[in-house]
Amino acid sequence: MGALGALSGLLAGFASLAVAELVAPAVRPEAGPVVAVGGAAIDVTPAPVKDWAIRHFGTDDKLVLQLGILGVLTVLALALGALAVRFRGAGSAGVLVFGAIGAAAAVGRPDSRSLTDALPSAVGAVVGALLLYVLAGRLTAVRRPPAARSGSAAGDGSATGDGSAAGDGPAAGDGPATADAADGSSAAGGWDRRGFVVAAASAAAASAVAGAAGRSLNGSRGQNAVASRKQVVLPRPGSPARPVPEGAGLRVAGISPFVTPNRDFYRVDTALVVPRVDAAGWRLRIHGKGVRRPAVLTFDDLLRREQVERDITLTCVSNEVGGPYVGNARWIGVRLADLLAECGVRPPSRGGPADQLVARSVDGMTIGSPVEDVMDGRDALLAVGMNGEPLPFEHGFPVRMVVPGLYGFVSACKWIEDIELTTFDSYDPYWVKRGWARRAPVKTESRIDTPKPFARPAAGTVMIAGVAWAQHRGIGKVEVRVDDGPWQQATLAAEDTRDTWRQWSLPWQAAKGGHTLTVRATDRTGAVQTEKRARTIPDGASGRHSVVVTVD
Ligand SMILES: Nc1nc2c(c(=O)[nH]1)N[C@H]1C(S)=C(S)[C@@H](COP(=O)(O)O)O[C@H]1N2
Ligand SMILES: [Mo]
Repeated sequence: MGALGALSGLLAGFASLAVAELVAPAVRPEAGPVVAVGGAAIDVTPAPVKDWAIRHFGTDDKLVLQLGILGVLTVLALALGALAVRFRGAGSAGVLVFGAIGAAAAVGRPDSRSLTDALPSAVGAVVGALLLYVLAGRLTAVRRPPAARSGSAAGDGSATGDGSAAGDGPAAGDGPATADAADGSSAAGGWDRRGFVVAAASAAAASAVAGAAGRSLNGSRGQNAVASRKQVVLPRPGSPARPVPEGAGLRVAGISPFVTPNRDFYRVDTALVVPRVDAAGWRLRIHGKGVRRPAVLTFDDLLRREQVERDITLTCVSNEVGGPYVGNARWIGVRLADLLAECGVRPPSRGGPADQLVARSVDGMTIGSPVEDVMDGRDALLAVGMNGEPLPFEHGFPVRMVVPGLYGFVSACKWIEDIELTTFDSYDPYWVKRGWARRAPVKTESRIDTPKPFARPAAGTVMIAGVAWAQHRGIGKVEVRVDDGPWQQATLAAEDTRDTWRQWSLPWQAAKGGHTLTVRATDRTGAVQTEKRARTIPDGASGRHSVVVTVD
């Protein structure tokens, strides 16, 4: 009976999630229990654990998290089902408790704007609890003395009473079991087998239908946003990027392309459901300390302004030495400094009272950048386009920030909807609350793209090549060392701008045997990439990338 109880729990859990899945699209897709609990889990995960997850699962970290949650729920559902066989009411109450947790998580999300966000979890839990109650009833029917059946209140109490000693063994040994034959159910197992099978099978089928319906509703979510993105025609830039110089891209197999295609561009964010914002309804509010003329802008307001097109390399602070979270794109958008100046904002160096600009996204992310950096003449953009197309949803449609020289977590707010001028002393944004640095310029770094670690190239000429970046300072030199040999200067590809990475290569006369290749860059200020290893937390990894190969 324990196994069937556990199965009942599983069915109840499945029904809860399926119903929640069906209700969520009607409320808000982000309000579903798995997404809400997952989002809450992301927010409370300690920075080192999150960094570890990003490192090990990469962009699959979100999938792994959701599978993890489903795994935990499965175990809990099995346990509640087993419990329900003995304590019918307690099993159902347990389901309700998990529903309450899901509901609380959904309402507690920073992007939750209504208590209706509790509905998916709440409705799902009620359905799941009822189902478990019914199924457990089929399983325990025969344990009840016939007399207790009529007394509604005594219902599960009696099941508990005579079930406690017998454990979850079939009720065959129980005296009252024989009495059950009277209600017409199969007496073979001593429980209402037919009733159970019918209830369980119908519940499973109904749940599958509900879940599939919810999924497909969810799949069609954000149709207005999709349509609004299709309608965007990116204006011609009033200030075009200079053409990428001939020779910025080296012809070396295995090197990262100079421009990272959108589909290959790394993605790092906390959004379990990618926000789909309808550009037509989108607004950006600019306000706060020292904002003499606060503003609210529409997407068209932005498109009517002069468009600035720039190549800018973006890097994530969670990128390990040699890691993949760096990409280079051609962005188009408006100059943030001009917009701020029109609102009457002055940088601290010119007497402005605010030194921190906090960008807020539709999903509640907060990202703080130094006002001074944003207004110091660099190409800090409110970007609307990426590599010739409107921003992909994953990369912040309709509008995001991009600031050359700063890690993404202190500059590159996606799905932005609010800019508040404040001070570093008075407000800590999302990542800073979790132990990351308040200010984080990108560190000078370089990476060997080819040969790959543990490659087995043939002896002879082997091309060592990769990329180096020191956004807004520029790369001046890249050197490579084989084993403990001298640093050899690599050939640098042509520089696009000092805000972009630079490819480099070095032909190597490879002799048979094992070798360690190490790279280091020097930026245009003359600073050599440090060999001092640092973790990603709090302000970015440092150290030198090495690759071990065996030459055959
Ligand atoms: N709304 C929002 N914006 C965000 C983030 C986020 O979690 N939410 N992550 C930031 C981080 S840590 C980085 S590195 C960049 C990554 O941008 P990408 O995903 O377009 O590469 O986005 C930044 N902007
Ligand atoms: Mo990041």
